[in-house]
Amino acid sequence: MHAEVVRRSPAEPEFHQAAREVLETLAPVLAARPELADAALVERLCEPERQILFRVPWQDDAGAVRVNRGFRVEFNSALGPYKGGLRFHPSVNLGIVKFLGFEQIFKNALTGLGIGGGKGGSDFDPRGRSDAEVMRFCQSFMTELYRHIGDRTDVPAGDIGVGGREIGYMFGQYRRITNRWEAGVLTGKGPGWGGSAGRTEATGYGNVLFAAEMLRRRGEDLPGQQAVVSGSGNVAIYTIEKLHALGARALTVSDSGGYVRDEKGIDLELLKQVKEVERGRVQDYAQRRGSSAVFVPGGSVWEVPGDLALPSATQNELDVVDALNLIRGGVKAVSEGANMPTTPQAVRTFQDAGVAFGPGKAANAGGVAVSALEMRQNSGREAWPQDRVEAELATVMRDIHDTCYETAERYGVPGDYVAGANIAGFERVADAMLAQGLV
Ligand code: NDP
Ligand code: 2IT
Repeated sequence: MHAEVVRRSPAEPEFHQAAREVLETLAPVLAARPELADAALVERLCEPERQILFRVPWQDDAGAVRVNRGFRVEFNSALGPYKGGLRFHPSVNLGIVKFLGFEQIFKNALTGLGIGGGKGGSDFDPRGRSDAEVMRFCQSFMTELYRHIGDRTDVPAGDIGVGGREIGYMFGQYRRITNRWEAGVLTGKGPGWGGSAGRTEATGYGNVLFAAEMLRRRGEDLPGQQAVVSGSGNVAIYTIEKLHALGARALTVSDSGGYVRDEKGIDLELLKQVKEVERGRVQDYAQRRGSSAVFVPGGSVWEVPGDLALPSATQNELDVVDALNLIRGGVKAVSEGANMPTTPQAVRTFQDAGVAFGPGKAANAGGVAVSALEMRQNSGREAWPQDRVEAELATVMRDIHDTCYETAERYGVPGDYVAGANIAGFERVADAMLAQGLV
């Protein structure tokens, strides 16, 4: 099957990687349940239901015309409307959007909240762009995207380069074009206009809760643990906030320019000021932090030893050399805040060394889970308090952890959260597809 994926979609290495990582874990379930193999469910799952590519023209502040490409891959809607983020980053191409959309199918199934899988974005680079430029880009992007989405059809949200500011501009344009107050068409909105309390924090908080569950199974807990965190965006910031709230300490942050090691633990208030308010770089954080922090330009954050590793930047940011470094440094658990940050060889290296390894499609599902709760609030025209959302998030993350753990045991691969997540997500989608016939 993997050869067929490669033949049909050449030059999409990230999609091939994501598909291979799932396909190679499904043998036990396909052997146990031949009806799933007979219905060609794996083949059908590997082909998106719909892929949309479009031109995004916009004008920069100097008046020059710019052209970007927009993407939305509507991968699978057996369990609910397509759901998944939008990524704005110069590296975005169809293969990257397809890898993300493919992962999203299984992740969303694991939440149990009735959402299908999709992903989108653009090769637009927001870095260094003014607010006005970002707004014009978002408006142009939505001027095409609006006809493909809807609260019962496809519900985008944020990802790399897309946060509250961009969701606001896109929601405004959607509302203007359609003349509808359709709050549930996008998630990650501001709390004053249909957004859920706790959505901003959800991915990072959820990942720490997942890591805590993995530690608990090993007879350990979070307080006192030292964590190595990569990235310095939405996921990294709220990972650090939750680590500190639960008595652990985050030692690092990073961006594409290098990493910061802070012996006293990351100062969250300063990090938020630099990243969320000023849209600055981790180097600026180090300069203002004082003697406890050093900036290492161009270095790999995984040189820093810690009890936990929480990759929260981007795909394939942690390779086998990094894995061996972390293992030498005594790492006990790795929990993926980002999507597919660990290369396949590095995943195997951790597993062979007995390190608990939580794959992104389980560990970072808290973000999309709270997005689904936002959709639920929007349908009922409700606004839940933060403590209710956080309590539901904690329940969802515990359930996902236990589902992965128990599924791995049931299929004879105990402790393998990768296989557990893939098989459990696959079974939920496959059973729905089987029941709904050949569509
Ligand atoms: P942000 O845009 O807020 O932050 C991204 C961070 O990752 C930045 O520090 C950025 O550094 C770094 N980064 C991005 N691309 C690269 C690259 N090619 N090389 C090195 N560093 C890079 O994004 P998020 O925090 O939202 O997303 C981070 C990861 O989490 C992604 O993998 C995303 O798919 C995943 N995720 C996000 C969810 C969400 O709710 N936002 C939910 C689930 C998963 P720089 O500024 O230098 O580019
Ligand atoms: O990768 C992801 O799960 C996200 N970027 C969040 C998707 C969402 O719809 O909230």
